[in-house]
Amino acid sequence: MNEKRRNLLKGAALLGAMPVAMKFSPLSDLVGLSASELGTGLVKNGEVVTAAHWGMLKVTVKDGVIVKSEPLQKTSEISNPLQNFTADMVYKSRIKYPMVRKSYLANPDSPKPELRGRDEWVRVSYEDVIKLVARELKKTRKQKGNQSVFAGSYGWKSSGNVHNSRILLHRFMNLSGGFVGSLGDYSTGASQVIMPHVVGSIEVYEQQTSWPVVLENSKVVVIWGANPISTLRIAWTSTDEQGFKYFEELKKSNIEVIVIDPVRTQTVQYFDKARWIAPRPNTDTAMMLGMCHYLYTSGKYDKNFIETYTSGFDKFVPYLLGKTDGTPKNLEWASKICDLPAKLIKELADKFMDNRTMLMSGWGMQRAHHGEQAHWTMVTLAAMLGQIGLPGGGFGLSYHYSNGGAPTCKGGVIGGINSSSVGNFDEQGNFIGTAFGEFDSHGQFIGKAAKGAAGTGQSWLQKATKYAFPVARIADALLNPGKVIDHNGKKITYPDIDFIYWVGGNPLVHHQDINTLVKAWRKPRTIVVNDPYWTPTAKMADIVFPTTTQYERNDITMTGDYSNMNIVPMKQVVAKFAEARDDYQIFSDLCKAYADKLVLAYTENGKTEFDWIKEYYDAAYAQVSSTPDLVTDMKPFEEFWAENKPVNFASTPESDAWVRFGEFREDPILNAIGTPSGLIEIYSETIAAMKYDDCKAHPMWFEPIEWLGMKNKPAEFHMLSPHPTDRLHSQLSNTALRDRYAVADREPVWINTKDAKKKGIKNGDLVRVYNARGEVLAGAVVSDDIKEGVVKLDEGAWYDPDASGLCKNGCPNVLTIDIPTSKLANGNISHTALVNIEKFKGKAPELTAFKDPKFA
Ligand code: PGD
Repeated sequence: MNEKRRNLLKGAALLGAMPVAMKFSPLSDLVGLSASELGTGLVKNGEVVTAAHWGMLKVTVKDGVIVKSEPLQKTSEISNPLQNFTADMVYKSRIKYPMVRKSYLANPDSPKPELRGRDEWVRVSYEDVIKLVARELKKTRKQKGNQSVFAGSYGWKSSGNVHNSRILLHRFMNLSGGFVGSLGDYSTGASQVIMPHVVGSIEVYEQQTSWPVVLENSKVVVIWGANPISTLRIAWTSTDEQGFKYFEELKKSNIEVIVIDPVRTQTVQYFDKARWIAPRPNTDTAMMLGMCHYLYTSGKYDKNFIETYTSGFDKFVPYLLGKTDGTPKNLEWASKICDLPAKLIKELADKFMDNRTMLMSGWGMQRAHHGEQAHWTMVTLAAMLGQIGLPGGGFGLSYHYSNGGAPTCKGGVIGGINSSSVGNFDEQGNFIGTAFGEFDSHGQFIGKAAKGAAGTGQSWLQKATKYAFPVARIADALLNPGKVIDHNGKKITYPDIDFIYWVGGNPLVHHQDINTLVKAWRKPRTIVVNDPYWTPTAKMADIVFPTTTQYERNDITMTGDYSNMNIVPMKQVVAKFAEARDDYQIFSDLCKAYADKLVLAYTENGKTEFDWIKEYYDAAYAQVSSTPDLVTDMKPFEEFWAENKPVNFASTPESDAWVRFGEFREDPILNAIGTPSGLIEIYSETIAAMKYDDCKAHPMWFEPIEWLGMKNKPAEFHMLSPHPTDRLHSQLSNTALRDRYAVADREPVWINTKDAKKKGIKNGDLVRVYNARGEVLAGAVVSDDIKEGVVKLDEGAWYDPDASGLCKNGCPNVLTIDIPTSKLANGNISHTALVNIEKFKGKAPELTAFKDPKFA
């Protein structure tokens, strides 16, 4: 059935299902939507409600074109300009047609991969590209097996529970035979592996002690290596903006706020009374160990907590005192490493000990060499302070992310498309249902083959499971098939990848040491990318499918990853751009081309986006309707959809008063945590048994491979590449938001005033930032808001290489290092890199990052 006809029928079905009164009476609370338009959801003139990672939006459309985009509601005084650039997201840097790289089209068996990024592009009909991809995928599987197909496809994609591009890709790959996936993520690669050994849960994506409890009980809040006033602009689903509201209340309160960060971030600036403490980058572990040493030797630490709630402290103490390595980790030792006065470190330890203190940590400190140690040491420090599980005390690893700490609401939860659908067919070949796939200990899907799909069977499963590798090892894996690596106590063998399918992510921006990735990227025979835009990753592919943006399709989402506060209709705002198609459509068509009946399994016998949306909503509605005493404004689907308004849920007194580790503190035997000992493990027998040289049995200071305190520094400045304030990773780079921050039409690099003077660099200068791994151009921001010796170049700038490999736009990952945090977690170490900086001489090359590639 073609899409138009399906939509029409869908519209008719929806109208049919609607109460008669609704069909014919004026729909007073509908905004600009006539009943006859309900099926397709398209409004020619009016306002449409949708949601993005950056919040609930009200988008104004005139003659079918977006003219305005604004927040649907205002939650706090902190503004979120990301919400105003929907039009640019729809109309700028778009891929118009399916395209194939010329050499690939000429000979897919010998496609000249070295020309990726430089070859001509050829426009090919959608139907022919579908056939091409299906054929080449089949060929690859036949020649090299399912373990040669990589579809881990990491990335932040768009909001929406139906059009979840990564899951849609996995669903297709599972049904058609299987694929190699990836373990972990770039955000919390180190922490999510170490924390289960230490506190029995990943912590980084867990609900935090509720904000009302913090505001009522904490005397000191330490924002340690986090920039919530910037990062709370976005969330994994869609931000509920509650974090802004609570940080605003924190600002008004008498609670002392301390920010520990080499950069005087937006957060420090927001809290005009916050104390800013700037250690050397990558030295937080040493600073915390200095505090632990002081608390131990002064006898000030909470012995009762250590005895009752932790295990292995006695095996950590000899290291702390220097008995095992001759180096006491005392205040002076810490002071030299961190470049902070010993008396300041002592003063902080005293303050945390004497006052109810919440240590709110970000994740940047674990995105560094030996990043596992930072949060393990923080938990150890918090244990010595003895406040874990008390209202407003302890530590929290997610207050800066997705509004952690906003109390969880009671209401309905929307489901989403699943990746692990495995087709079961009856004797006539009709699809009769799905079975669920298998997940590894990190919740990563590890495969399941479709019964009856061409060239499949269970045999590949074991291989694919064995071959899934940590996500940030992608370049290493591509370059070294067959290499065996250690990972969290296991051995992993890299597969021989010959086919990559990437959707919803931008590896040629997000991965460390891009020049090495570019070499690795030449290894596979085929690379397919679905993306709305000509991103650097799309430009480096063989085949690109232009996909719709989330504003060109209907969907549904929740806001508040922790709060589950709203269900939002994500209505199609405008018509689909040029030849862009939904990922759902592309993968449905690929199923058809691959092995006809697969599409039945993929779509569960022809479900449209509306069927899925309604199914998820109805399930939540049923859940809500059957919950006694729950008062909500949730209505049947047809009314909800027609109303163009989110559903709201409220928190409960229990969730308002919730304390992380509260139950454990109350009764550590009855409510043991999920570690082998049931206690907080300051010494881990499990990790000890792994016998790794770079992650031992208790928290330790390891010198990073590059840092300012090292002998024979390979370069002069420590580069931090934090998450940007005015975009989400690489998303929104191609909008006019860039005009707010670009300097000399490049990514801004912050440099301390004294350093700039020494280097003869002035505010606004075009500069060259470089090291042995590569070079980029950037625009200088000379400032006292950054520690001497440190420069800041935000991640997410679109990689834009010239013929020599210099990035003309300023993508910091040209300069970062591609080695793992340690054998334990294999996380990325993007915040460990030394660079040089100098004024750029010569003629500035033209920026081409946001232009179409040649012949596109
Ligand atoms: P995004 O820019 O969000 O970055 O890296 P990630 O790849 O997640 O990329 C999303 C892509 O998906 C965009 O190209 C967008 O156009 C596309 N897209 C959006 N919607 C859709 C859709 O519906 N369908 C399809 N097919 N495509 C879609 C982020 C990663 O970067 C992360 S999470 C972290 S934490 C890391 N952080 C750092 C860091 O701190 N410092 C450095 N130097 N590097 C990092 N890299 C990592």
